[in-house]
Amino acid sequence: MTTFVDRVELHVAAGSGGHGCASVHREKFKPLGGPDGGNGGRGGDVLLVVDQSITTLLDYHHKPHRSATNGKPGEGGNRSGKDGQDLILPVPDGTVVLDKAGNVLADLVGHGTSYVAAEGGRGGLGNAALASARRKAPGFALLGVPGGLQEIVLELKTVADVALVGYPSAGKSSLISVLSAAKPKIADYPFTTLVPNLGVVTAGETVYTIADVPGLIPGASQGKGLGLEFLRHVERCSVLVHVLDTATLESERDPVTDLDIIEEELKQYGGLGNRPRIVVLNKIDVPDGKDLAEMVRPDLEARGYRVFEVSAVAHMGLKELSFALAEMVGQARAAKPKEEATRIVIRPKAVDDAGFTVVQEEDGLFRVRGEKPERWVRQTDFNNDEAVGYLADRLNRLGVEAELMKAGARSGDGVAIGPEENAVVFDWEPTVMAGAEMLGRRGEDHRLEAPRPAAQRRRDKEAERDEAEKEYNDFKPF
Ligand SMILES: Nc1nc2c(ncn2[C@@H]2O[C@H](COP(=O)(O)OP(=O)(O)OP(=O)(O)O)[C@@H](O)[C@H]2O)c(=O)[nH]1
Ligand SMILES: [Mg+2]
Repeated sequence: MTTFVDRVELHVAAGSGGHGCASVHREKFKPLGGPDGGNGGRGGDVLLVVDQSITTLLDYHHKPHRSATNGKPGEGGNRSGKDGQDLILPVPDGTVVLDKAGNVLADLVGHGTSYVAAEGGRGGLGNAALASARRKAPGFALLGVPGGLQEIVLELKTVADVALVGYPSAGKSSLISVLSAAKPKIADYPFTTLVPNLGVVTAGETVYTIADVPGLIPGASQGKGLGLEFLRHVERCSVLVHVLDTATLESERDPVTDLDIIEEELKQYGGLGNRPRIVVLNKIDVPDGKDLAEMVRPDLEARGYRVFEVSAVAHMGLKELSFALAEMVGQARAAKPKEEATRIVIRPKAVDDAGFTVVQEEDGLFRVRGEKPERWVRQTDFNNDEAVGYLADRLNRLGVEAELMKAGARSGDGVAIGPEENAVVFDWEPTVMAGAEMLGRRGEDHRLEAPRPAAQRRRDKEAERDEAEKEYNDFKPF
């Protein structure tokens, strides 16, 4: 027997970027032919993609850890490393992606709709790409950025047009079995249905889907019976059908009271108030049932419901019901804003990659947060002084040094770049870190140098632009 899994926790790891390569071209009689280290490849993304042939999340229940492959490192001779491969995880139509706190990250509807669950890390630039007019032979390369790690929750909401709600044993599954080709389990004990059943109904030209929900009882909103948990499956439906039992032997029940109780539970759940509803009085093959149905019908109609008397067992009144539902579904579809185009790619909330913040924390530590400075730190090989110097230049250009100074940082103060659990901490040395006040670019101290002639300034500007451009190229648009 297969278990129906409609909620799974998934751990996804994108691929890390490959490291850039630091290499120097060698040729006979030309021992130092310039830098030729290639760039590292980008790590693969992990994508969730709606595939209509998939109907459960079972696979992820069995294998909740998934990862994409890493980018390959760059090599000498200007050879770039290969990009890692994206990992595509097929999910059923109607899968909702949440974070562990329960916030909805994406709602995946429509074949081909995809969601980037974890982003591959960028590859590091090789020293060939890092070379510029000013830095002719960089003796370092950038490291690849680690791939994103995410813990997400997938929830499946059945995408049905019509939802059947009602007490246990009212005959919801029986109705699905006679309206469609689906063969759900039917039995005379309550809570036969433990997970929703889905059937496809054809009525004339219209094809629609119909789902039942495990039986509801008074107090379901407080968790009685199977609770209201399964109502999330009907949140997408466009028509609600109250299936009322006209032949129940329980003395305190009758169709109108049942309807009131179920309505109250739906109200507690919320969000379904605006769905059109109809009433089905089932089991009219039972003589007492037929009498009761006729008795309550005027009352229900007076409340504005369209009422259908049927028997799932004796196949009475079904055609009328299924055509009425087809008509309502048709109306709902016509009223809906045009189906969103499929193949939408949903990205996690865009990171703000422009800014950064500097905050002094209680213990005196200055913390720098921002997409760029944090990534740059991860790209830095701290065993290589030149690489550290390059990082300092980048931070300086972004204005981090100036902000630190503004925030009151002094030489020797502790500075952390990145979040608490993953920060690079160092003692701030404005002179080493190319202090904004005293130093210009790495290696020049304008206190010692004469003002730069115009040609030099132009060359410097060009070099700066080169670097900005590389930074931009490195950022592969998705
Ligand atoms: N006489 C009669 N019995 C019916 C009719 N429809 C369903 N039943 C019986 O009622 C019982 C419950 O039917 P189900 O279809 O399993 O009811 P359900 O609403 O899906 O119940 P849960 O899954 O427990 O919520 C079964 O014994 C059915 O045979 C009907 O039209 N007439
Ligand atoms: Mg059932």
